[in-house]
Amino acid sequence: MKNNQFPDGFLWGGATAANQLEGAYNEGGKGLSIFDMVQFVPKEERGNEIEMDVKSKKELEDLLAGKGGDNFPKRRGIDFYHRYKEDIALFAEMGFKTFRMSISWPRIFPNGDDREPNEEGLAFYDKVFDELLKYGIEPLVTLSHYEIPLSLVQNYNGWADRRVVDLFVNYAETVFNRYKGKVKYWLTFNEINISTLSPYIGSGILIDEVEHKEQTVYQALHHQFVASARAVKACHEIIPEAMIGCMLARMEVYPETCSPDDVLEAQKEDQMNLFFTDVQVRGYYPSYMLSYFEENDIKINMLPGDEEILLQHTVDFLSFSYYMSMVASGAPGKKKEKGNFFSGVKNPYLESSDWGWQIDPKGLRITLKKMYDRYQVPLFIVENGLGAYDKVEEDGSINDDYRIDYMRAHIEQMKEAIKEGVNLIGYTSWGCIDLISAGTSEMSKRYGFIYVDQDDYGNGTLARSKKKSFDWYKNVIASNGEEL
Ligand code: P53
Repeated sequence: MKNNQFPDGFLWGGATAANQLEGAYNEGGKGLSIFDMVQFVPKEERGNEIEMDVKSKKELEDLLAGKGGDNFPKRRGIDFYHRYKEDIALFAEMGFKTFRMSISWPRIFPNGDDREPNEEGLAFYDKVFDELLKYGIEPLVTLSHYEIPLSLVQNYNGWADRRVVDLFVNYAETVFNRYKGKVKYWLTFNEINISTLSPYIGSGILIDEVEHKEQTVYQALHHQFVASARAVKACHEIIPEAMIGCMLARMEVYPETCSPDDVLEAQKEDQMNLFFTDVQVRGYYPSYMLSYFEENDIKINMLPGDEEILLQHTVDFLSFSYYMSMVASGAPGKKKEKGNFFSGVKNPYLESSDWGWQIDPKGLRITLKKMYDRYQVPLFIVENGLGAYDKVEEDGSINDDYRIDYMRAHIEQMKEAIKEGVNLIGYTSWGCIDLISAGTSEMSKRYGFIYVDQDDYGNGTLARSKKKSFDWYKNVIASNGEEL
């Protein structure tokens, strides 16, 4: 095998999530989902942080009663539910080898604990998979991309409740059985580490309802680890030829200087991120985390058999999102707040996106090498891209050279990482078609090769058009990454 190019069969494609894409939130028997309750907040009113958490029962009840605004962008998405054929035809035109999407759990089990699945929901994904396979595009399916039926939040406080493990495994088995002839690539939880930042989105927890917040989040995560491992087991049994992976929002952390204090702090923050893949790839809780739990008075309640399940049913590959890198400082007063992605120290060597995300292509190579060294399993970049404001010219063209530059630089570094020995099996850029932002619920934060005519308030024709990056990416795929 030549080590200086993308391997044959490399899975080029694009990535999406049901709640940011489908719309039709109350059609086809679908139940409400957590993100259906998240409102658009205009930029002027937004803090520095991503604002997506519902925190209390009262807040949720008010939202359900329609108090305080009615702009819930994820309810409308970009109407993929009705337009999937047109969209998939465009992906096929770009030459996608794979398409990352997620199944909306409440489309299949509207309340999460229903006895029978919702046939209309199952039939919808059959149609989508058939359409993809018609063009030879492999579906790559996330079981839970920031998705949990709202009624499980209301009645169980989400993943804080152990019973949700069985409900999730039942959902996973249902879709494995249904789609076993169609889907060969699966992911369990999207960005499983997000719960430490957003307990509602990551774990369906109304955080103000609990006393020991951090304890609750890590206990919920334990339940998710067990559920994920049991889904891996079920997937291997039901679809032996399938590959199933975990998914991490990868945050590569640099020390601000070569001061050992900064280096130690960076290492510590890195561990807090790699903890998740340590459990899911290696199969056990790392000792540094057990020490952290002890120091912070966190006690994970494990049932007999949990440790065996985690150890026996580790993932086949590790997938991750990569948008930016972080900087850590060990100097007193400069420490970033715990669990907070975005208030880290600024890196003076890097440029930032319009949303302040620091652009770092070499960081992707560093992270690929680090993770391959650590885990020795195939890696899959399932999200990467530039959220930007796009301008439609008078003639309808969209000249997104900034997006092309971003992606070219990242793909070049992937290639270098492959040369240096990393086993990378695929790349799906985030939001291959413009969709609703996870963090801000904006439509105007666009990632796509395909433009969608819609604004932050849902105005627009929803017409699709190709940006300049469309033909560029098509050529990248056609040349298997040789022409950038
Ligand atoms: P948006 C934060 C940091 C890194 C990745 O994000 C993140 C987030 C949450 O915002 O999420 C992933 O849309 C996520 C996608 C999301 C994408 O990154 O806020 O898996 O659902 O859309 C980009 O710009």
